[in-house]
Formats: sequence, structure tokens, C-alpha cells
Amino acid sequence: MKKLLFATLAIVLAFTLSAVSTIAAVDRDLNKVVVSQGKAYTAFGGYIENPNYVDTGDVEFTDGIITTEPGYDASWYGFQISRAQEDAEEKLYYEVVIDLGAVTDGLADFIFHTENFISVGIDLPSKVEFFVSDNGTDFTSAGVGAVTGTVDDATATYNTVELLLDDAVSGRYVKTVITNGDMNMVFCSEIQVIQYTSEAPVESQPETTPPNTSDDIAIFLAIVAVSAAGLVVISRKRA
Ligand SMILES: [Ca+2]
Repeated sequence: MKKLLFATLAIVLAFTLSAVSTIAAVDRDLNKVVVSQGKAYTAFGGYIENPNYVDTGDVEFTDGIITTEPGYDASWYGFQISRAQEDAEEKLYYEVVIDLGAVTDGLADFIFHTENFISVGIDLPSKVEFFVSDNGTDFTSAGVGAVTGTVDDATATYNTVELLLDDAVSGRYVKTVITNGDMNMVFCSEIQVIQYTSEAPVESQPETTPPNTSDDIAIFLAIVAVSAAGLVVISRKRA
């Protein structure tokens, strides 16, 4: 009888560990949800003098509109070097903090949509780093993005800076820290934070709360814990 109980417990624990491991590992075959879309944010490092460069309506980073044509019209947000901050190494940088509205699991992709347009003083940032936080104060780095797409200084190009994680992270606040390149300006039309889930059938859900599987898993773990405790009690009584 004891052997059967131990075997049952082993199966339950194995299943539990399996369920937990699926929280972090990214499966990009699942449904893609842009959890940042439609979310509020704060941004530092702007060029407020020119109406083309300002953040029209304070929504441009998360409104879902991605400009793939290099330029400097109103759909772009222009970070200007005179408004940047400085870090300990005296490298100028800018930052955008998106509030997802609730701690969100499964954050897998972080994408900064930008451009390289040397002839008008815009180039790629030298570094884009993404951070996550549950409370908006204590941030942990998720990693540094890599430039994708063809970069040609002789022509204007649309590019992204992407961080694609193997193991997802969680958080309510996503901070993007952008370090300037060699020119005076860095432009951006969208920042995307992407989750892959089996629960959402649509690609994006503006103005809605992203699906959160943590509650379901917590309930499942609680049931497993109660079941395991019951089995231990039965085991002791029969020993
Ligand atoms: Ca946009």
C-alpha cells in the first residue's frame, strides 16, 4: 500500500513540476498576444518643440501603429539628445515605462521599432535594454535587444531592436532604456511586449486585460497540495 501511495505522490509531483515548467519556457507556436498594446506608459527624453516628434495623444508607443517607412512624421516619437539623461558612464539615455495593469506572466518578446536615417540626424540607438518590475520601483533586466533588418547608412532603413527570450519573465511594469547612437536623435514608433499563450485566440487585445494563467495554476497547485497532504495523512494512519 505504501508503495502505491509513494508512486501516486511521485506522479502528482512530476505532473506539478511539469505544469510549473511550462510557465517559463516560451512556445512561439502558441497564440501571440501583444500585451503592451493600448497600455499606459511614462516616457522621458523627448523633442517637444517639433509637433512631428512629440507623442501625439500620449499613446504612440503602444497604440499598435507601427511605421515601417523611415521618416519623421507625427507617427514617430523623436528622442532628442538635449533631453536625455546620463548614467554613471555618462552615456546619454532615454526611457519608457509601460504599465501592463497587472503582474503578467509569460513575457517573451520585447521589440523596439525604430529607424536609421543618418542624412536627417537620426540613427539607431547604441543599446536598448528591457527591464521588468512588479512594483514599478525595483526593476530586473530581462536583457539587451539586438538590431534586426538591413542597416545601410547610405539610405534610410526601418529596423527593430528585439529581445526574444527562451524563458519568459513576468512583471507589471516594462521599462525600455534606450542609449543614444552617434547622431542627435533616436526615433521610435512602437514598443511591443509579447506573450504566447494557449488561452487567447486573437493576436492583440487593446483595452483589455491580458489573459493571466497564474490564478488557474495557483488553484491547481493548491488542489495538488491538499491532495498530497491527504495522502500523507492516510499513509501515516495505515502505517
Ligand atoms: Ca505607435
